[in-house]
Amino acid sequence: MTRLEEAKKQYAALGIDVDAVIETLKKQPVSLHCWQGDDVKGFDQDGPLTGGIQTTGNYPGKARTPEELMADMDMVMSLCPGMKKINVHACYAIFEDGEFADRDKLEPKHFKKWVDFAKKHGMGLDFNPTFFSHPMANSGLTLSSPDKSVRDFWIEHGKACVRISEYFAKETGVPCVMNIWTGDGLKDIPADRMGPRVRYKESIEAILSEPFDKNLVKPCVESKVFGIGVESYTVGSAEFSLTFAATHDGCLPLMDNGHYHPTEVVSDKIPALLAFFPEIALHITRPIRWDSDHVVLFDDETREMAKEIVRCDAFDRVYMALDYFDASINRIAAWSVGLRSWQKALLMAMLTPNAALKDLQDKGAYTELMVKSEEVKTLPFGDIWNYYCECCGVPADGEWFAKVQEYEKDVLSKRV
Ligand code: RNT
Ligand code: ZN
Repeated sequence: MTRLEEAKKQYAALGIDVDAVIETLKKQPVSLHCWQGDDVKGFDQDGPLTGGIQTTGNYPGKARTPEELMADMDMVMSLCPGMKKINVHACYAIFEDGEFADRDKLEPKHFKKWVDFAKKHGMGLDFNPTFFSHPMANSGLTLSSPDKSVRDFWIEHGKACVRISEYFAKETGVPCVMNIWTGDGLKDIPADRMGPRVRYKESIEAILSEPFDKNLVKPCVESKVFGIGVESYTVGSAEFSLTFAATHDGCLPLMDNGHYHPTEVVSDKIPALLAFFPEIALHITRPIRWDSDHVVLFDDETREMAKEIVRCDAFDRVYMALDYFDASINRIAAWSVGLRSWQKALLMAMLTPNAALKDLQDKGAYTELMVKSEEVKTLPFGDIWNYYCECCGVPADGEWFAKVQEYEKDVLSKRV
C-alpha cells in the first residue's frame, strides 16, 4: 500500500472520504489580495501609505506596474491549490494613455484589465474603495470628517466603487464583495466620540444609497481597534461596524483577525455572527502584538478559524479573503505561504471527524473529546495535503519554493 492509500484508509476509518473532501474544497473561493505584491502602493498615486497601516521592509523585486503585479499573481496562483478570487483596491486603477481620474471619478473602464485578468482565470473579483494614501485623507478622517467637502468626496468615491463592484460581478458572473474600511480615528483623547460616528454612519448610508443588485454586490463594513497614529480612537470600532451591518439590510460585517484586542479570537466570533447574519466576511491575517499583518501561517488560530467555517457548514455564508503585507521577504513566497496555509487549515478542518466530536460534547464525554481531538492532530495530514496539491495541479510542499527562487533570479531581481 502506498502512503497515500494508507492515509486515506486511516481517514476512512473515521468516516472521512478524502476524495469527496478534496472535490468540495477545490470549489471554495479564497480571495487573494493584490496589495501584497507592491506593499499597498497602488497605481494612482506616488505618496506614502497612510490610514494607520504600515508595511515594513524593503525586500527587492516589488511589482511596479499592473503587468508586473499580474505576472506575480499568476505565479502565486500556479503555486497554490484551490479556487481563487482576486481582491482589488481602488488605488489599483489602471489608466491608459496618460489619462487620470481621481478617486471620486473612477469608472468601470479603469478596471477593465482586472476584469480581463479574472476572465482569463475563470475567477471572480472583490473590491475595496481606497480611503487612504490620498491628500483628501491627510487629516486622518474621511467619511467621518467634520468637513462636508471631504465627506462628499469620499462618498462619491464609495458610490463609484459600488458601480465598479457591480460591473465586476456582471462581467465575471461571480458576486463581488465590496469592503468599506477607513482608518478614520484620532491620535489623542477625543473631545467628541459620537459626532464622527454619526457622520460615519450617514456617509456609509449615502454610499449604499447608490442602487445595486444585492445578489451581485456584497457591501461589508470592517471594524478596527486602532491604527498607527490613531491610537486613541477609531471611528469604525467593533460595536459601530457590527451594529451598522446588523441594522442595514444587505450589509455584511467583515472581521479582520488583526483588528481585535490580543486575547480576543475571531474563531469564536464566527459562529456568534453566523447565528444572526445570513452572510459574513473575513480578512485572514496574522497579528503579532498588534495589526502587524504578518504572513498567515498554519498556526493554531488560523486552524481554529477554518474549523469554525467547516463545522458551521458555512462555506456558502463566509467570504474568505487574505489581508496581510510583508515587505521584508520575497513577496511571491509571502503570498503563497499565506494562501497555502489557509488552504491547509481548511483541508485539515474538513479532515476532522467534526460530527463525532460534536456528539461527544453534547453527551458530556469531555475526557473522550479531549483524547480524540488530540489524536486528530497526528493523523497523516501531510500526505493528503500533497495529494490535494497534486489534484489541483500545483506543486507539493518541498517543490514550490524552488520555483519562487527561480522566478526571483529570472524576473524579480531584474526589477531595479
Ligand atoms: C487595515 C485593514 C484593511 C486593509 C486593506 C488594504 O487595517 O485591514 O482591510 O488592510 O484595505
Ligand atoms: Zn483588513
